[in-house]
Amino acid sequence: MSSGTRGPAPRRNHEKERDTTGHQWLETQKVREKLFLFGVRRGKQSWAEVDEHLAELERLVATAGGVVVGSMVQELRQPRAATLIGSGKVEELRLALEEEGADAVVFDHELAPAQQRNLTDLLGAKVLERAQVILDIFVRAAKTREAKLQVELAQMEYLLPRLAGLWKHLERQRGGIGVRGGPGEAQIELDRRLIRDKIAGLKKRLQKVGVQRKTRSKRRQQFFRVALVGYTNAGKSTLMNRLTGSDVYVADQLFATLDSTVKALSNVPGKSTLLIDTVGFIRKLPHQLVASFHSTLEAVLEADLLLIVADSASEALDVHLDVVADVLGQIGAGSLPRRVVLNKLDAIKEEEKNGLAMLYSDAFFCSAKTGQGMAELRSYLESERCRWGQEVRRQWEAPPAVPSPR
Ligand SMILES: Nc1nc2c(ncn2[C@@H]2O[C@H](COP(=O)(O)OP(=O)(O)OP(=O)(O)O)[C@@H](O)[C@H]2O)c(=O)[nH]1
Ligand SMILES: [Mg+2]
Repeated sequence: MSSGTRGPAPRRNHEKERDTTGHQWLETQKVREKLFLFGVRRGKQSWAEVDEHLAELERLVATAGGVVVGSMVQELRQPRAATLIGSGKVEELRLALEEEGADAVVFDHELAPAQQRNLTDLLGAKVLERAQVILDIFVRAAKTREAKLQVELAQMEYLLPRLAGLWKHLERQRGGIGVRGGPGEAQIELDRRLIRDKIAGLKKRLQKVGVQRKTRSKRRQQFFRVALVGYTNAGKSTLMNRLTGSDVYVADQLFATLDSTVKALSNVPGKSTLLIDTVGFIRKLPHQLVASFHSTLEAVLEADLLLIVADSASEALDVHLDVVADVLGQIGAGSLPRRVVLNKLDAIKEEEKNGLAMLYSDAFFCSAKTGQGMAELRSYLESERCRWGQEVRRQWEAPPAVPSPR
């Protein structure tokens, strides 16, 4: 883990006078600082896995524009209700933050709002959790109106149970003098009401956008729809570009794609197969994001086939596939027909490929980058489209069901 890494100038104490509850709080949560990572090892987790989790968190922090100045891992045998970790470790962490000049610490573990509040007090520094870094990335990456509304909704839902902590944080930053007489329960309650109103307003606006999108998606029912889903950075957009000849944004970063894009499979008569590129998944994806991105993810639910794209070169391939299966279950897509596509074949050796072929005997191997394996994938999609077409015709031609006599 890097120490003393150069990066963008850290933002310190830039919090403006508070104007609206949510926006002010969100302003304070931007991950643009010198951050210290705190990982935990649970039960029988291997050290390789712990390292991999921390490396992923470092990537998330970098994507959010922060600089990692150090890290620490603690075995978590008995999580403490008040602070998650024991008092000795808290003190060790406080000293490390001081030594590294860190602005904040990011926990790779979910923290209850009260734990976050207590740790902030004890460490004298901002305490973030992985979910906040992911939220921050989504804020920066959201481009369309729908994605922006969805991210804002997720932020507000995240903020609601943490308001009391926010007030403490702002107070501490002002040297404990108190913000206009101190927060007090009445003020916090007022803020809660404001945020609840905002959440209701956002949901209404999202509903309207959702209706427009649904109309568009209805028009696509006559096509065979294939959704590209998978862990973030697996190569979904690259594969989409390769198969459709389009120019969707591709980048070696997490969550390059937030909105679903629909394109027709190229070189197929009548543009009869549509490919849908979707937002990537990640372990510990904040549930607020999954919930608020539900409407975007509906594109997945409406698909006739899911291609689960995975990075065959990743050491965490099996975990990535598990996470994807888990999120698909969460959004109600658990029973859709699917096929695994092991991408980035160009990045693995022949013997690794053979090993994976034994483990994932049903998977397609390909490289969206070089085009390897595309012919096979295309012919599979075409045969699935024909099968789907026959099924649709059968349903159309089937006589209407006669109600059974009582
Ligand atoms: N070596 C190799 N790299 C690839 C391949 N496919 C994609 N990549 C690279 O992997 C990175 C991520 O690719 P994307 O297509 O943006 O991945 P994605 O799954 O859409 O990622 P998100 O939208 O962030 O979830 C980019 O740097 C691509 O150039 C491949 O077959 N081989
Ligand atoms: Mg993408």
